[in-house]
Amino acid sequence: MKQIHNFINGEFVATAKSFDKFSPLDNALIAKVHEAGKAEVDAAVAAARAALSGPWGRMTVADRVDLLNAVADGINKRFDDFLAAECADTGKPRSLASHIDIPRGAANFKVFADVIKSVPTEFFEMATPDGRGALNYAVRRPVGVVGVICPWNLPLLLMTWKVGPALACGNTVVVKPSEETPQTAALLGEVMNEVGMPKGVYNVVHGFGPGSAGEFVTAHPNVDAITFTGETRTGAAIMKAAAEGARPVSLEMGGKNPAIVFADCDFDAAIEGTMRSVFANCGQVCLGTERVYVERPIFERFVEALKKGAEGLRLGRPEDAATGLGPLISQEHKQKVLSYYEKARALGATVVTGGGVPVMPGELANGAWVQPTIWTGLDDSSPIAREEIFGPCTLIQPFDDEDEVVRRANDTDYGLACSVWTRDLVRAHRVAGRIEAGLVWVNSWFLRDLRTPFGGSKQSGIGREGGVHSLEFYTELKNICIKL
Ligand code: NAD
Ligand code: 6OD
Repeated sequence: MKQIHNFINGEFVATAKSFDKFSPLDNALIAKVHEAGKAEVDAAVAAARAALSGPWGRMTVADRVDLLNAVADGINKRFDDFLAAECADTGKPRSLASHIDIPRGAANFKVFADVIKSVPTEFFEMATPDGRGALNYAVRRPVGVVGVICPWNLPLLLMTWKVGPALACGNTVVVKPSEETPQTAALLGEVMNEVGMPKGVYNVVHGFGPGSAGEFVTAHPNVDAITFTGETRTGAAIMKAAAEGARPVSLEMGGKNPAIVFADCDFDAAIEGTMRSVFANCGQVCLGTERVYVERPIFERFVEALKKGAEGLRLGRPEDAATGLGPLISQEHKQKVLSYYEKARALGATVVTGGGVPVMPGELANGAWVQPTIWTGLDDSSPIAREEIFGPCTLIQPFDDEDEVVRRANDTDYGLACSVWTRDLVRAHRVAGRIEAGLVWVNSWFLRDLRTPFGGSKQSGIGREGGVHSLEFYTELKNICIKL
């Protein structure tokens, strides 16, 4: 049986207690994960703290940049290992992980190596009463030990999205991967050793949230800042933990993202983009579209085309090139998604397609599979339109005018992302400006330039990461004033 260890101070560490990792494909036991207790978390935090004053802390920016680039190359060198580990943990199609998850794992180090190379220093000359003046300059210093709490949907991508900038800024990290997806974080430990990363800079502790490694990291008094991606409820709990010691948090949380499709859109592009935004990664993308508003003249045609697309998706194993949709992450998540499928039916939704569990062959019948699902016939007040489901499903509703659809799109507790589909660019600017969300895509979805600010408003998040914006969180600015 595969054993997944903690990674502390450059060593793989076993513990007496372990938990089981099951495959989402068929519910087979695939690994034993060594669970970090308080002692292991203490050791990881101590190693991370010590590394700050070791060779890592004394390294020039240029040397750090070289190391980050070496980590990126190290991931690429072991691309197939990362791909196999990510697909085993999540069941996602290889075609997806090989185009998105693993390349972004490497890119997240390269991009922040480039960013940190080119950050200017703020400088002000000032007048003083004696006429001799003073010089002010601001320097960026690492925050210290950063706790990195990760979700399971894009495990390597989202973990490195935080570890890349944290290390670029000279911090050290203690990562708590999701209990569902421990493997790529552990593999990254091997790469860190292969490229000569100083010990203690990158640490990984496995476990759960409350009463386990997640809580031990976020409550630890020697963790200086916490960056989190996951559910809004968990983010709120982490914020409370961070209040002790007044430690900063960066929170990337849930969404209930709308797509707005105007009748003048490029219809095929809107269908292709909406297919991806609803069904990619089996709907387990925080930026995914769970509400589609379609202008009435093209409503029926749009619903029909999306139905055809959904019914054309092949469910299957990651390695099968024809697979368009994998399973959900776990049996527990399958039950959650199915509870919404039942709720939609009970509320009187029209089930355009799906709405249940597919028939899968052989052992796959035991996996966390659900059908890709489209509903119409519910209004904005229904839980289907308001609560994040995080599955391969969406509610399509018609709209009649721009003011109405903007109001309805904004009528949500969340504010992560929105897609607007139209050929009228004046309208596109106007609508994008009025949408209450951190990210608006026009005629696209999940098109990412990693230098841009990423994050959500309302209950979707606090803070922005990406490009220089990550530096705001991962560094402390210090002003030095020199009297001449
Ligand atoms: P989750 O909140 O259940 O878990 C995320 C991580 O937090 C896990 O590692 C978990 O063990 C840990 N955790 C749970 N409780 C904790 C606690 N009390 N203290 C410390 N750690 C704790 O989220 P998930 O189910 O893994 O991921 C899905 C959710 O993540 C969805 O809501 C999705 O929208 C969100 N998400 C958001 C973004 C974004 O960028 N905004 C990206 C991906 C996922
Ligand atoms: O692309 C990114 O940087 C990012 N943070 C994506 C988040 C996806 C959510 O599931």
